[in-house]
Amino acid sequence: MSSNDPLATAAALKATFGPRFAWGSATSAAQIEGAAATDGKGESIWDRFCSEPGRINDGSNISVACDHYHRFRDDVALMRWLGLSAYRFSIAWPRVQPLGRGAWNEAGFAFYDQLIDALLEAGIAPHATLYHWDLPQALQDEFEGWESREIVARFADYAAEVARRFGDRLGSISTLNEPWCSATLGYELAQFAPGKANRAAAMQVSHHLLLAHGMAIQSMRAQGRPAALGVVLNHTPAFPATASEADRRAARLDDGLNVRWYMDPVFRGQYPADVLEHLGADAPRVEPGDLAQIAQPLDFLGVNFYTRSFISTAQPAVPAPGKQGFTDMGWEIYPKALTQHLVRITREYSPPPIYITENGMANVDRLEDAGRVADPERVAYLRDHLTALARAIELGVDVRGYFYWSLLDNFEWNSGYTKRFGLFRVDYETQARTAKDSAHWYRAFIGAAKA
Ligand code: IFM
Repeated sequence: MSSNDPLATAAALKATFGPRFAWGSATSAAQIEGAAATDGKGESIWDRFCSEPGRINDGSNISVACDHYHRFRDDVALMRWLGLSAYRFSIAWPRVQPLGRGAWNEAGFAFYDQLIDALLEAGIAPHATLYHWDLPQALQDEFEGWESREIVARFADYAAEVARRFGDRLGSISTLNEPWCSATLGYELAQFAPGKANRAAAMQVSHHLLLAHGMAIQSMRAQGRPAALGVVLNHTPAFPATASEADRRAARLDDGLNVRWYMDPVFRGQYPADVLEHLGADAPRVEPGDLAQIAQPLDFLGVNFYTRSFISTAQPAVPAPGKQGFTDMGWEIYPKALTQHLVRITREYSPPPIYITENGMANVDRLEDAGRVADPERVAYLRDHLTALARAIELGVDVRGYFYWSLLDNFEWNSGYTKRFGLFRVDYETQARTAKDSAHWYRAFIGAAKA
């Protein structure tokens, strides 16, 4: 598919996606809401992390971000203009329970209540994520956060309360967003909050996250609400750079740590043996019965796909070919991996229906003149990934929806505001939103795909 015409792309793919396919976009609370201490919100580990010198590349913080907390109605109007049928957002745990246990913050719940109503009024199905990385700082102070098993019960309580209050109006509730990032980037590589560098701690954290997921699915299911329940995993399929034994083994291990470490316990009730062997003394402590708690039946699997890993053991490493280019994050653009990976996980795990809960690119967009933002690279990325997704469906993968990351330019974690993923450009001085060319493209595509 090479035409840049959204109508031609939609005409070619429409029958594959079908009339009930969910066309969406995604955001997360810490990245867009701002209002960091408004209406009783508690401090999160990302509020704290931003205040520590040297953590965020541009020295910025999330106290205002996109000011979505005050502008959510305008942002819902942008979604309506796009023609979205679904929107994925996250609930900030410290906004609704400032200390991560004990009292609920009614003003915090009121915000999400109004957001959900505004979405429903606009004909957009709301899809919530419970944990997109903004742990209440109080739980970090009290228990070392996810390092402690204590947190599992706290999370299950929080999940049950959200399901009880909102589970009749939400299309879905995801427990975790990308637990690999929380564990590895937060506790092993010190790039994300809370900024630790200890592999054994990171692996213990990954186990507690998975256990919290399983317990939360059970506590939410007990509320008997109709929202579909699932989890969102980030998958970066690993490709060996050459056919050498060393590259193939390294790629298999990379896949083990990123994909199988999370898929195997969730869908098979076990950790992968080769990864356990590789971890040795850094493997997590797992109590009897934990894996059965983790492997709960799910209504859907969320897959976040951006790129592939190109694994080379040579010195210097063989670079990724990048025939279709690299994004502003330095991530290789390789849509074919989306098709291959979805086919593979379907074959190996027989998962429940899949949603692509994130896919998108950071780009250096060009502000041409007032009202126009040229981002042909993003248009091509979107077109090529939708084409790759359609191919996976044709090959038998059950995919029910696609959420572009992200609706708005926003706070890109330790990159601060330097990376722009949005369909809408955000001027952080004025908070003005401008539809990029990609937003116009997606709007026309959705319109034609839904017609
Ligand atoms: O911005 C993040 C998001 O919070 C989680 N998935 C990847 C995105 C881009 O890095």
